[in-house]
Amino acid sequence: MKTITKIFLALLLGATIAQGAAFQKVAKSRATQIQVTSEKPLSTGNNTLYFEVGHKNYKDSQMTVKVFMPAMPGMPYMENKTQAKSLGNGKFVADVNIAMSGTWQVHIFLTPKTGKKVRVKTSLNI
Ligand SMILES: [Cu+2]
Repeated sequence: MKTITKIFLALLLGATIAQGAAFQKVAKSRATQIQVTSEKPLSTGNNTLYFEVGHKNYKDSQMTVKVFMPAMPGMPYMENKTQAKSLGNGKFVADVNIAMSGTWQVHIFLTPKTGKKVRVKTSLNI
C-alpha cells in the first residue's frame, strides 16, 4: 500500500472514531460492565446517551437510568430518571436531562427477564 493511502486511511479512521463518540466511559459492576457513549460532548440540558451491556445475561434487560446530584449547601437534591429504549443485542439509548454543570452520579438499573435486578454505577462530569 502506498504511504499516501495509509495516511488517508489513518485520518479517515481517526475521524470516524472521533465522530462516533465525543464522550465515552465504562461503568462497571460485578455483574456486568456497560459502555456509555454520546455522539456529542456532554452538556447541561438534554443528552442522548447510548449504552452497551457487556454480559450476555443482561443484554435483554429493561434498563432505567437515574442521574442525580446529592444535596449541597444552598442546593437541593436533583434527580432525573429515564426508561432507556432497547435497540437490541444489549444496546440501549436514553435521553438524560442534566439540570446543571458539576459531577452527576449515574445509576443504571438492569432488570433481566430471569434473575436478579442489578445496579451499575458511574458518574458524569458536565
Ligand atoms: Cu449541586
